[in-house]
Amino acid sequence: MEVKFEKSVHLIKQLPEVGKPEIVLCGRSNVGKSSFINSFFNRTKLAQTSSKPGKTRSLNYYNVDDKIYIVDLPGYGYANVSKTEIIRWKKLIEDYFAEKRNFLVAFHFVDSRIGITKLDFVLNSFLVGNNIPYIIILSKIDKLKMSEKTSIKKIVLQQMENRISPDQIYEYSSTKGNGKKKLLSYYNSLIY
Ligand SMILES: Nc1nc2c(ncn2[C@@H]2O[C@H](COP(=O)(O)OP(=O)(O)O)[C@@H](O)[C@H]2O)c(=O)[nH]1
Ligand SMILES: [Mg+2]
Repeated sequence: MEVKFEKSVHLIKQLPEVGKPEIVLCGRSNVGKSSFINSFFNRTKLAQTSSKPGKTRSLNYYNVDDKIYIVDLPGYGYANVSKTEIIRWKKLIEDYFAEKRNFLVAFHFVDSRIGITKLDFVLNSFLVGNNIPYIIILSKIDKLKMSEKTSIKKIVLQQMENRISPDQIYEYSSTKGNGKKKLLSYYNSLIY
């Protein structure tokens, strides 16, 4: 797979022409989305990772094989964020989802140590409201013991109040590679 950075979008009017199917990466700030891009596509520094949450305020477009876009949405939910910033985030995301883009699927990243938060629920409502199919990816799964993995899946299912089925939950570790094979085969089934 050949992946390259295409553009950063700060305003809705800067979005690329509608055409290529878009896989939307969304979730809390610091959940591991940039690390996912790098590890999933076998690149070391394509997407900037940071231990300091809340850096990315734009939508970042990546072009894969000139076939699809991977869209990295700005994260949310980090500490010390003002109400104004939450409102700005909601507006940008809401406007993006309201655009008639060629949405293929959303990868909603959830930190396996944290589970579903209030803003994850807001995000899920945008996805459901716009009929965008989605999966949940439990990130940083390498941090969990076997027993914790089993319980976080149950917890997430409960937290989502039956909006999702167990086969919509994937696990992933950018550092250890857990879950990559399964996610790759899902990805390939979507694209090829
Ligand atoms: N242990 C572990 N740490 C991770 C993993 N993915 C990301 N991280 C770390 O979590 C932090 C945030 O990652 P980043 O990819 O920048 O998150 P983003 O804000 O969602 O793009 C960084 O310090 C990463 O090294 C993972 O799978 N396992
Ligand atoms: Mg990032």
